[in-house]
Amino acid sequence: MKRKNMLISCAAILLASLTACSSNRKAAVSESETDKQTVEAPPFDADSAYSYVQRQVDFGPRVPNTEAHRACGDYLAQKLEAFGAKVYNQQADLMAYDGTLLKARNIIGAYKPESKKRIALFAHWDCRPWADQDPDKRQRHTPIPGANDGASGVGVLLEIARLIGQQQPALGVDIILLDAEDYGAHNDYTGPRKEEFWCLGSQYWARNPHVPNYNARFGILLDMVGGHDAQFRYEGMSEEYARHINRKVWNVASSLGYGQYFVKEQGNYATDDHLFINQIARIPTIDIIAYSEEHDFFEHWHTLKDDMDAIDRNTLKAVGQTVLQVIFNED
Ligand code: AHN
Ligand code: ZN
Repeated sequence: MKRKNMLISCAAILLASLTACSSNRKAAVSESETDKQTVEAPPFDADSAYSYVQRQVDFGPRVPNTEAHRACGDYLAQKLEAFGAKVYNQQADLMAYDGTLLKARNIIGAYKPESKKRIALFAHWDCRPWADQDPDKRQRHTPIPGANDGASGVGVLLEIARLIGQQQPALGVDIILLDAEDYGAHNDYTGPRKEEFWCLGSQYWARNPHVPNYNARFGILLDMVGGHDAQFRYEGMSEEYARHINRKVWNVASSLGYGQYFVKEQGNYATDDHLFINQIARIPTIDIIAYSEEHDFFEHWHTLKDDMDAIDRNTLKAVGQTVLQVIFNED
């Protein structure tokens, strides 16, 4: 009797482990059909990323030609250096749409600079000089804190840089912090509006890369990646220029359990740095950018409320871990 019971339970355990085994294998196979995911990336520390966002915001609005901008630029270059990157400071005088001459600075941190196989990661680090979407009309010429619009993408990239400094993926990685993205025409401007008013730093970098004949397998731009309950959809320009990268990133996100952030639906079009990187530098580059049907990008976009209260560590984690997993699985 006892023996019989034991036999039965043994058989049950064997059966259970066999079925578990076969279903595991099935999951692994179907994943590898879409994307060969073999390497596990190091854990992205959302508290660390959050602290890098906070540090930037603490300087005050990082508007070109201000002291906060100069000081924050020095801080970013120094962080990349401390994380073991080869750092390039690209200074440029760029003319804004209103004739203002901007003392701009793109900051690049390169890992494995000698490697020909590369991935480029981008975010803009400057702030919009005016809260021209603020509900309070009197505030529409005040510069924004830029916690989500600017600092969030940079904060995620600094945390990625810290981790790459400890453990290198197979490919070389460039962390490219772009300036003067957000100096596009004020809402009150009555003249003709041009896309080229935005993204002055990326236009400059695309025409004058930090190393001659620079190329990368693909690029990922992070913009407004720290909002509460953020959702990211396939951005229109990214679909036109780098559809396969969109699919790769969104598939990795869902495999990591971040499907509620990375929604596999068409989003809107954004006039953003990736546009010029695709068109001028011809590096297939996607934009991971917050999408909202009711608000333009996120609730506090280009308002004074784009401050630390607008930042959610969970969103930083979803984006950072996904990007890390993508870059550690390239060979
Ligand atoms: C527009 O499409 C007008 N702006 C998207 C680019 C941007 C502004 N990203 C942050 N601020
Ligand atoms: Zn902006």
